[in-house]
Amino acid sequence: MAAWEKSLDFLKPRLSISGYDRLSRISNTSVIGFIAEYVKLCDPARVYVSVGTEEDLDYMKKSAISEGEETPLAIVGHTNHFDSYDDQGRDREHTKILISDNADFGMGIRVCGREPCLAEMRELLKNIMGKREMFVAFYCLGPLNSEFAIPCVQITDSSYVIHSENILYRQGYEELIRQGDRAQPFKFVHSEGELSRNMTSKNVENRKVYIDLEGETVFSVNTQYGGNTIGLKKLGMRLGIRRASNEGWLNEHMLIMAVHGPDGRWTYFTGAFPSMCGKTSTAMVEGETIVGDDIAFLRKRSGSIYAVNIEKGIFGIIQGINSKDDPTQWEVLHKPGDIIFSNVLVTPGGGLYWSGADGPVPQVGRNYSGEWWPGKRDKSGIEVPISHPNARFNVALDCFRNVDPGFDSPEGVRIGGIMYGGRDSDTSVPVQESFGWVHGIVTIGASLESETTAATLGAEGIRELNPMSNLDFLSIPISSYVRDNLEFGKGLKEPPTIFGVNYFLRGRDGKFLNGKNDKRVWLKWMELRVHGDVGFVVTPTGRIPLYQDLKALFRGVLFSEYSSDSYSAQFRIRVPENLAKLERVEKAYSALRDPPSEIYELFRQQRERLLRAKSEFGDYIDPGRFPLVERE
Ligand code: OXD
Ligand code: MN
Repeated sequence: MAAWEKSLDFLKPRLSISGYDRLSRISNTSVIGFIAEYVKLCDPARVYVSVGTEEDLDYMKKSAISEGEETPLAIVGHTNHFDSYDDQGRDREHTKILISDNADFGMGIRVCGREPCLAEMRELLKNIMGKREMFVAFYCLGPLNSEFAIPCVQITDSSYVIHSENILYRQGYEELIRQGDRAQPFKFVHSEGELSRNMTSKNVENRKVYIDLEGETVFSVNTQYGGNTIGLKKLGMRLGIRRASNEGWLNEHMLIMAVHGPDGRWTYFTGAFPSMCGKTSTAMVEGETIVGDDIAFLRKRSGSIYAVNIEKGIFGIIQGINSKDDPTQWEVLHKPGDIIFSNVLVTPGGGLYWSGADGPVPQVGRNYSGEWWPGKRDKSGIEVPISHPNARFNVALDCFRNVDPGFDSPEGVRIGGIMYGGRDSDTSVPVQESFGWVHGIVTIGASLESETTAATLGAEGIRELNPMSNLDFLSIPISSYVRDNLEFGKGLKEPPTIFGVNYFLRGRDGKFLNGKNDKRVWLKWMELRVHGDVGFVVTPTGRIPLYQDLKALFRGVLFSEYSSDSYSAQFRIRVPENLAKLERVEKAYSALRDPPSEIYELFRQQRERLLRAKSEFGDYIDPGRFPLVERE
């Protein structure tokens, strides 16, 4: 008997007839071997094989409720899920990349020895599913039937994880069968471990996420928070980044959107922002259309870059969403439909509230801390907010009226511009264009700094270097990753224009210098710049807008007056902060093994431009001092 037949035979008594039929149709024998291996190890009571039929989708929704992982809310189709109090963000400390050599990826990326960590994981997973049901489901990263498509297999004991993935990812059973023996699926094994009475993971102190690059498998145990458990999201990204590097494409932490220019012109952009730094709200801005809000695959074809959204839904941050600033999201979150909320406040009637929502603040309800009341403190004496700052919603993109027609295109959309933005209170201007691909990659993308947020566990507000906003997900040395990005721009007929944006700049009084909606204007300006339709001011760090162009755009887009004082405050060049940043970034790259040599030349030139400007105009330079180029 062949090995895969033996595996099927072993699985048979734990499967329903249809589950067995479904697995028998998969000719990729390694997939069957993989499922059998983890059924044997985790020892569930039974195994449900989902291929994404209506019946499967329904089964998962019902299981999530009957098992108590989700509770129904007042609006039809809506449910709520809680993660345990200490399981509210991505766990960097216990997320490790398994390596067989002594590789050092740099900048604190955590690694551990493959053999001992696999052994430890096997020990943790042994019999972990005990009396529970195991779910096996098939998905596809990227549109089906396309050069981007990567089939995936998810194993988990959490109905919440599968319900989430059914919302967020394309079903991949047919794609796996289509690709047959040449398929190289990414594989995910997750167990939430023992559960407390309120159905949250009990042993979070023993939470682990291990990424086995060699086996292209990710393991995650004793955790429920989506960023640690939804395999195809940030776990699969570690596998994708490595595969992309081997094959000459890019897997980026990027939104994709169309910005609608004059005369019916649509220009596609990608944008990389660390978590909670405006990525979803940019992709969702009024007046434009969204392809994706979080993860993109980028490939070169015919001298251009094409991108696809690897997902089909949004696992979005809910804090601050209100009807005025985010009308599109507000509308969807209040319509009946398949939506999972997590870690928000649930009122006794099944209503919801989160920090920054419209309406009166409820005085009672349940949140991730249990019963909640205003002023409640946790055991460390810290006040518990009404909803966790990293509370989320999980909804399919096709619920939104602004979904882009190219969203599911197997070819992807052709990219005209790329933005990078971090949470930067004092250094970069709100929007600037690089002097070219290499300048953009080195001084904007690879130099992206951001202040930490609640999306990861640990202290917030600490400035850290986060190259291309991908630091948490890198599974190759940072030097190689930056080199891959530099290489990617070579040989393009029309390389996308690279921009830096910063929504978080503050004035001397500590107040934000921009309104939440100003990004709508920056987007329109960037779109015009991609086509050379407006001029620019040449500063030491990049090209910035002319005042009169922004004035016209503020009027046309936001119907507001933009003063020259605002322009001066927002766009003055802060020389000391920019020099200090250069020094920090250069130091971080110098500590790496084998950084790309061209970055030093770019840093040198930028420093020289800043010093020259400083000697002429001083430390803080009004944009009016720099030369302008009306049109190219
Ligand atoms: C996310 C994240 O959930 O980056 O998208 O944390
Ligand atoms: Mn993200």
